[in-house]
Amino acid sequence: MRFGVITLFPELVQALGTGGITARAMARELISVSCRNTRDFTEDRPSSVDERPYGGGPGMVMSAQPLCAATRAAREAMAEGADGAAGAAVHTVYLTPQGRRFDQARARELAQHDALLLVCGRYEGVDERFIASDVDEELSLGDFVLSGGELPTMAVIEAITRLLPGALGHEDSAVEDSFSGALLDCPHFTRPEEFEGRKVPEVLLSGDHAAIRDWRAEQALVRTVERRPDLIRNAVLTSVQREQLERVRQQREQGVNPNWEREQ
Ligand code: 4HQ
Repeated sequence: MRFGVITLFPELVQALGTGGITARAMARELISVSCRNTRDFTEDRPSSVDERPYGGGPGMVMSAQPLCAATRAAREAMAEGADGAAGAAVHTVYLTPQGRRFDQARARELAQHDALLLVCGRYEGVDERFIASDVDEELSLGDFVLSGGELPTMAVIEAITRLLPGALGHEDSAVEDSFSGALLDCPHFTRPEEFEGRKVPEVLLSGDHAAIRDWRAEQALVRTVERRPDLIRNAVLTSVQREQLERVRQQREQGVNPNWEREQ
């Protein structure tokens, strides 16, 4: 997968190459990340990437011209393809709270592209005409306000990279943890058996693999019911999980805490 990034802070985005799974994926040539600085594409007043908004109001807006020029230069270079062959499709994404929420399902879909171009805005945002002319899709990382699209861009690149074959090494099948089954993950424990008075749940020490599997599935349901009931409404559950969910709901109605901490 080839990622292109349009940004005023390329050194921030290049940190993806300094450690972790993205650095390893670059070294293995599973991904490449090529940044262009929007400031290098200004035409009129040298190096001016922002202007005051028409209609007044606080803050500045990024001009369409350098964004369009940077995006088109990147798209042209990326369309050449890794092998120099022309015509590869480049999907262009702008990161903004106004976009559709990014999630694991969207990460899976985006992982199918050969080339993704991610555009980072700063200030109050970008001239809407740049979005109209050059952006295929607007994505939001969540309902909060950042100072630029660089951190969302890095999050999107990491989420996609994890899904590429070979990126995680040996444990490729367990890639999506929480969201493959659309439920939250179960709690995890490692040594020691007791830490500051809190004990590891008995069943995890039992060696009974079927019991452990059932307990983990149930605790994943418990957490999801407690923390993200919205996920339960859309989840596809097995018949065992439906029975577990029924039991968890009954316990909660009767004032019994189904969470692992009750054992303590
Ligand atoms: N910003 N998800 C404002 C975000 C954001 C988000 C990026 C701040 C765009 C102009 N992007 N700039 N949340 O807060 O994607």
